[in-house]
Amino acid sequence: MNIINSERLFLEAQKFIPGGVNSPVRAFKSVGGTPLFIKKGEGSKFYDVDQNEFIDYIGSWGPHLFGHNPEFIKTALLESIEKGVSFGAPTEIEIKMAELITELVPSVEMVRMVNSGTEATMSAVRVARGYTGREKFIKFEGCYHGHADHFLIKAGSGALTLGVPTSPGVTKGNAADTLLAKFNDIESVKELIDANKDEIAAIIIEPIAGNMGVIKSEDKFLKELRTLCDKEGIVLIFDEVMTGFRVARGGAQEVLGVKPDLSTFGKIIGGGLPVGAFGGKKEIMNQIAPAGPVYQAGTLSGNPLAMSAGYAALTKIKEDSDLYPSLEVKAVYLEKGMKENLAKLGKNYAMNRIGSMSCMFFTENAVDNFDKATQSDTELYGKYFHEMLKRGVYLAPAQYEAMFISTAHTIEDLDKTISAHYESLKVIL
Ligand code: HOZ
Repeated sequence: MNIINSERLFLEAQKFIPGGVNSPVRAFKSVGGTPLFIKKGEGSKFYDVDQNEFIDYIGSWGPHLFGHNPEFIKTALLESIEKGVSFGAPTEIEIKMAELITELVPSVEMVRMVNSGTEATMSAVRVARGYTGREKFIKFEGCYHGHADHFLIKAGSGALTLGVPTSPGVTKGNAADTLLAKFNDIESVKELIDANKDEIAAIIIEPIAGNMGVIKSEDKFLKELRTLCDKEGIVLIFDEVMTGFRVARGGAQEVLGVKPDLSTFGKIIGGGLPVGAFGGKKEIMNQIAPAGPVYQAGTLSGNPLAMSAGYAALTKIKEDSDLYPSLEVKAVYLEKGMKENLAKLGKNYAMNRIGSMSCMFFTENAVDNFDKATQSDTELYGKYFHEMLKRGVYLAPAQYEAMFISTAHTIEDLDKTISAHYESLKVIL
């Protein structure tokens, strides 16, 4: 595969951008090699600056439910851009968006728009602290909630992949208020609550984790978490930045049947544009300025371009009754093909899938928590990644991420991926 232009751009990029990228996972550090610079995307595919074509399974890390650059989002954006790109003053579409989100996710009674998932999670914890008058919060090992200081303690995603789950630059003071529990282990939560009686403002969790590979929280565990929060006056926050509108119309909370007090969302609600949001119970959300005293603000929050693209995406999500069933059919097809490959090769690698989000771990043990996820052979994943790339399939350049399918993926794409999977594994095993 010729990647001469990507190599040139990467050298150039490193002169002006730390590590040559604007977000660490993109640098291919954990899989080795040169990151590919992407020129354009269309449907299920994207193309790099050397004219290589790839079936893309990261879809901008989840938001591209309908593939790259769908016509209806492009149209909405073009109509919006005619009227101006940013006002820093309220617009009508912000109300329509908020109303639509509350309709699709019943636990969300009010919502505040922000610009990224990181902003959403950090603001949700702040409002939980303001609401309860408490300072500490619990997060789970391997869950990633963006890069605000207090979340970078045993975090997943790039922080885990690059070996800095707890980042330098995070103060001891910040770290002290972050309590760490074990995913799918309710006893670890109870111990923290007992040891910090009446001091815990919030528990934040990815109910379907997507940043240590894909791991679903167990039904009993999540229900007990809800009960504990009710009993102890703790705000339960579901980080649905990846899963919201992705695993189901109502997100992971719909799939798992547990309602949080607050939810956070990310780029998917902007049709892939830079957006985030947090929302939930009115009583809590009304603590936010200017309704209440908890400060939170941003010029680009509710930006008209992002709202237009997002409103188009969410309207399609609302109206297309075939959307999730058809994604499920494709995801099952791919999963079945990959499992058959593994059987032919005599391997029993853990494969986790919820709807159109999935992950194959290079370990034969079932993966239901962080410790088991980290038993994965990440070196082997790196080799697998490059073999897939050579065969025209672009996966996440790190083991601890998810694979996303869109409506644009065709059966032909999936067949090509299944045979690339078989050939790649045959070469590296
Ligand atoms: N943290 C993102 C994956 N979970 C990666 C973001 C990016 O590089 O775009």
